[in-house]
Amino acid sequence: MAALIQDSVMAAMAPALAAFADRLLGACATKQPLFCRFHSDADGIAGALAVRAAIRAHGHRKHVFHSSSPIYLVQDADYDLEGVGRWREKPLALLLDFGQNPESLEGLRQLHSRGAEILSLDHHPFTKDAQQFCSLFLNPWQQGPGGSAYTAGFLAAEIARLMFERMPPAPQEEFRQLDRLAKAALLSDGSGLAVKAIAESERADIDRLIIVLQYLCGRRAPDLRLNTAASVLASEEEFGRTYADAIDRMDACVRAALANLKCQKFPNGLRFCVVKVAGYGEPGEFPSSATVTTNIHLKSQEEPGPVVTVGISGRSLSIRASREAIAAGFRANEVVENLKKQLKNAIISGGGHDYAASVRPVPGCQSIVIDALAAAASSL
Ligand SMILES: [Mn+2]
Repeated sequence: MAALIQDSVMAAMAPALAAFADRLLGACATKQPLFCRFHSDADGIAGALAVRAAIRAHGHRKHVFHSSSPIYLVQDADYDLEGVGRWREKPLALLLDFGQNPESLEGLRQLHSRGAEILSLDHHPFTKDAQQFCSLFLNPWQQGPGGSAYTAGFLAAEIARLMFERMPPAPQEEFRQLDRLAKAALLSDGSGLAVKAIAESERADIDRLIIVLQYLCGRRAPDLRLNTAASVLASEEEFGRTYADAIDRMDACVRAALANLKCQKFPNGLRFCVVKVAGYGEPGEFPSSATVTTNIHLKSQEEPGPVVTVGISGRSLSIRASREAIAAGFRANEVVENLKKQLKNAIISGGGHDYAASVRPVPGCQSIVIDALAAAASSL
């Protein structure tokens, strides 16, 4: 089976992807204990499920998979080394979709100095300092700006595909599942490659898969064990039940948030809606504030005319612009970039796409930023 995306960036990364596959196959051959920590979102879990399927197909069972925050902490290293300690052998660590940031350096240093071999795969902006602790280190930003489109889950599925290719006869059903996971990884992280990779006819299936993956990530357990997730995906009945649970939960949150939706219409015809989306679950629970905002934005588009929706969560603002609002000149990413310059002291960070962006105000400055967004929308 061919790679899902074939372009110059993938070609440049091919040797590194093959090195990951080889090293993981080596661990399978020697039954080296392995743990994988993956970022707790649909991209991260899709990649972890793909790799897990591949190593299990190669008969490897000495493994632990669990989800993670975006930062690898020293206490994570303690926990992880304890988890594989029962096998009393030097472990292989696979860190997926996180952990190449400056905040993770101490955790990586610990893990490395205590004898784990680290394989690190991420697609977020990275620090070169993380590389020294890892025997394999891959990040598409190494190929140039815009690397985040090649999401970590997508790349992990590609590594899993290379591993499955070493198994005669090639297992077609496994390839089909990898393909779905890779597409869900791209689409859920908003990758520009998703449009190319996903046919219109399969879009609904991938959308459902993403919701189930997000729901599985959002379950409040100290760690999400991947066995549960894998068994949900393996059974159509369980998948259907989980999807229905996820939709119920989403509907309840959207209904609760809708009660707080406040819209105003500016003289230029643009509607500007603000909604509080935090407080309907613990941080990290399903659905995320961003997902609730997207769904409220879909509702606010039922009325004709351009509309911008701002979802207020605990720490950040999610901004959504309808197609007509973009056409009228409200490109969310540009608006955020302008505000970052105008309100230097009120904004910590922000960015995104023309249809969806987010901004994190300095604590206490939320209403200043919302007012500035409203001003930008009314002055078009
Ligand atoms: Mn990701």
